Amino acid sequence: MVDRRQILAGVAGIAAAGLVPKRLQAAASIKVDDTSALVVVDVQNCFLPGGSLAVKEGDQIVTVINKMARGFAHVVMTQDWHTEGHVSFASSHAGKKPFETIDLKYGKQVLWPDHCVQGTDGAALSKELAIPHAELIIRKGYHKDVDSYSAFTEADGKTTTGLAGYLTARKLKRLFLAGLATDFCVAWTALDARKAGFETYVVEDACRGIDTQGSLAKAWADMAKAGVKRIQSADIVV
Ligand code: VGL
Ligand code: ZN
Repeated sequence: MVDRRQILAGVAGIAAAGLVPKRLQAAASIKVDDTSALVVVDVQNCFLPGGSLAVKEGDQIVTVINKMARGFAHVVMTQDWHTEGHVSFASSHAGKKPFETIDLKYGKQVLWPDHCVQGTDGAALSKELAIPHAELIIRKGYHKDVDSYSAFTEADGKTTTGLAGYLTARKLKRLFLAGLATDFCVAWTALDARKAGFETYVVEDACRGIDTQGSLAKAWADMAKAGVKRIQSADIVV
C-alpha cells in the first residue's frame, strides 16, 4: 500500500526534478538569524546587459536581491577586480578567442572578454543595488596571473582573499549567496564556503548563469554534492 508519506516523497521528487510549477511548491521556511549573511556576488556593470561579459537576464536579479537584503543585518558584496591584461582575458593570449580554454599552471582557465578592469565603469557595482547597509566589499581577481571566481580562494587553490577569516571573526556561519554568475563566481564561492565549513544556501532566483559548455548544470551538480542548499528567495523568512 502506498501511504501518504510515499506520495509526498514522490511529489517532492517531482518538484526537485523541476516538473511542478513554482507556485504549487510549498515554500520552505528558512529563518535568517544573527549568524546569517547575504553574500552578493559580482553585480557589476560588465556582467549586466550592455556589459562586456553580460549575463543573460542579469538585470532581473537586482530587485530580488534588494528586497532580500532588507531582511539581512549582515551583507557582504564581492567585486571582480582585474588588472589590465589579466591572464583570464582572451585578449592576453595570441590567437585565442573568448570562451576558449587554456591550461595554466593552476589548471584549466576559460578565457573571457576583457571585463571588470580596476577603476573602470564596467567594474563598478550596479547603481541599481540598494544595499546601503552592506558591511564589506571584497575584491578578487587582482593578481594579474591568477583568476579568482571564488570570493574565498584564488584559482591557484591556495591564495586566500581573507573572507573566511572575516566571517569567522564576526561569527557569521550561514551564508546566503546571490548574484552573477551562478556557474562561475557564485558556484566557486559556494563550494569554497562549504570547504571552509559554512552552512551555504544559493538563492536560485537571485542568480543568473553564463552557461558555457555545460557549465550551469555541472555547477548545480557540484554544489549539490558539496551540500550546498538550492533555495528560492521566497523560502527565506526574516
Ligand atoms: C565571473 C567569469 C569571469 C563571474 C567573473 O562573476 O561569475 N565570470 N569573471
Ligand atoms: Zn573575472
